[in-house]
Amino acid sequence: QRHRGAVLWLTGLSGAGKSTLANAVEARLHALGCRTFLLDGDNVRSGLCGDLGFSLADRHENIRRVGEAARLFLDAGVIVLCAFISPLKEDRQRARALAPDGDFVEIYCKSPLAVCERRDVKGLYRRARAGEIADFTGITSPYEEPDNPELVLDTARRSVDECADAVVARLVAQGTV
Ligand code: GGZ
Ligand code: DAT
Repeated sequence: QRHRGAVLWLTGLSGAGKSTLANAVEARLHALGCRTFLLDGDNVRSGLCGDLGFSLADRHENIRRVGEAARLFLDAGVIVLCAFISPLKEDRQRARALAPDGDFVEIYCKSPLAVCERRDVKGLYRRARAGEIADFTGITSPYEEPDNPELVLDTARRSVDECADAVVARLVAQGTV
């Protein structure tokens, strides 16, 4: 294998584009012959974190477990993509601290709440506004923007292709692939 392991940590609001980008980046990495694994709410919150909800305490534990799992993949030399809202700086910082310097790439998928809400990919914002979902990020639960992410992707203005290309360019520039 000609690539190093890495943790690509995508953070941002629901609907900001984390899953879409993770899949687009993964496809590009596969085309380059890289071994990858995608951790997201869909495969983690059913099993490994099936006991957790969306209180800040549960999100904290969700991110803790995901960070530890990412670390295991990193040890195996895999490029692991983690697509979680991960709203709290401190929780993201803890995940970062598990990886050697340079192996953790924090990617802020930045999109205004209004844009995410207009997209309303799963209809959850409408339900949150209607009071049907408690502790909804951006509405009734906080999101702390990253201070110093390795990458900021303007997912409201840029295309999926442009954003995915920016991630791969970063990995090439830092010698991961
Ligand atoms: C935020 C929620 C909530 C609440 C269900 N708040 O757009 P999605 O559907 O696919 O992404 C959201 C996902 C967030 O799970 P994470 O594991 O990424 O969250 S965290 O990192 O904060 O632990 C959304 C759905 O779950 N969802 N209820 N109350 N998002
Ligand atoms: P998340 O995983 O952050 O909840 P998503 O990937 O499910 O978000 O939804 C993002 C939506 O936004 C999806 O319909 C694709 C669209 N979109 C438009 N431009 C985008 C971009 N540059 N990056 C990612 N998604 C984008």
